[in-house]
Amino acid sequence: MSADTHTPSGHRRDKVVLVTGAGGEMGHGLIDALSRDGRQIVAIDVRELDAGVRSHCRDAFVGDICDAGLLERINAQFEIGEIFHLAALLSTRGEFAPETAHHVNVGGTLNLLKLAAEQARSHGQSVKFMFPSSIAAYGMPTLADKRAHPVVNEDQFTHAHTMYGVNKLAGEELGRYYQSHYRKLAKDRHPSPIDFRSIRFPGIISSDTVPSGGTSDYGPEMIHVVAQGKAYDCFVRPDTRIPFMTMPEAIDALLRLAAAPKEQLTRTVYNVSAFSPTAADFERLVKQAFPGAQVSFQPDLGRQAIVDSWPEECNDSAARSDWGWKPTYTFESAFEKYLMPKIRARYVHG
Ligand code: AKB
Repeated sequence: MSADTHTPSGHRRDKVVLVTGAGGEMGHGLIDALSRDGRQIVAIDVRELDAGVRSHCRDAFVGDICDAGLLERINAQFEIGEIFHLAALLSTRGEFAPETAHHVNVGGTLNLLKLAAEQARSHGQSVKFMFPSSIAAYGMPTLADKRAHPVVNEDQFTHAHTMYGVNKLAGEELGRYYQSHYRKLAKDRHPSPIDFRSIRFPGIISSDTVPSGGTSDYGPEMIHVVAQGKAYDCFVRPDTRIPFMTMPEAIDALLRLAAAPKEQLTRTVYNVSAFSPTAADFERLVKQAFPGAQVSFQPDLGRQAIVDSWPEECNDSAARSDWGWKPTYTFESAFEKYLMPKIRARYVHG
């Protein structure tokens, strides 16, 4: 019996996928997709999972990714082949508590990378580590620069203006380090304990959940608030433009990148792109879908500055050619085919 694949009490450890931030917006859809694929899921979230998500998980832990004791228990109990590390404090919330954001976003990521490296050492195979990064990793110096460079590549303008963006860049670099250089001088080092893969996501719009704590929230908020028959005060200018995609597209991207053969990957961090509407475009489609909707624009200067530091569009040609990324929707078809049917069913009909 190899002690490495067994718990301290001698039982064989169960092979699982670990999902952090499982109760968040992306966790909902991802866990659903992973469970449909027959995967054994172990979830971590700071709050109790709702019953629907919980029912798809083999085990769920209420706790913090900064809690080393919790991660040690999970390490002892399971054989982890893959980690989807979704837990994070987003860009708006992070600016109110930057040190806490750093603690959770970087400290927590480091704890999970260490857990992955320990798992790789114990079961002898590298652990796939999926890390959703963000367009917040970019920092366009001024609005004029943003307009002059409407499409950015992964290696341009990576001087983030928010703690969250700085933390995402740190996570990307830590992943690269653990993948290629971890414990460089150790005699017994594993050559590649982690197979690190990351996507810089745009703002994400879900028909099922309303985001909170982010700065791209104005798009999805406008849709969900107006659908409930309420007026919406948009916190950015009408001409504000950043990239967005729907939640099913984001989950599809994560799963496609996770499934891609390693030898096809030319980068550790990829842009993905779908559509880049202005806030006025959101207003236009929302008013088309809900005639009489009341939307006003009352820019919050701080949050506006954050969104102005994010690019209008990201060049995703590497994702397209390396692992076959392609978006499902245009902005219009996302409204018509994905958002409106579900949102109407949820708020208007019942
Ligand atoms: C945020 O607004 O902080 C996030 C993001 C763009 O990563 N939605």
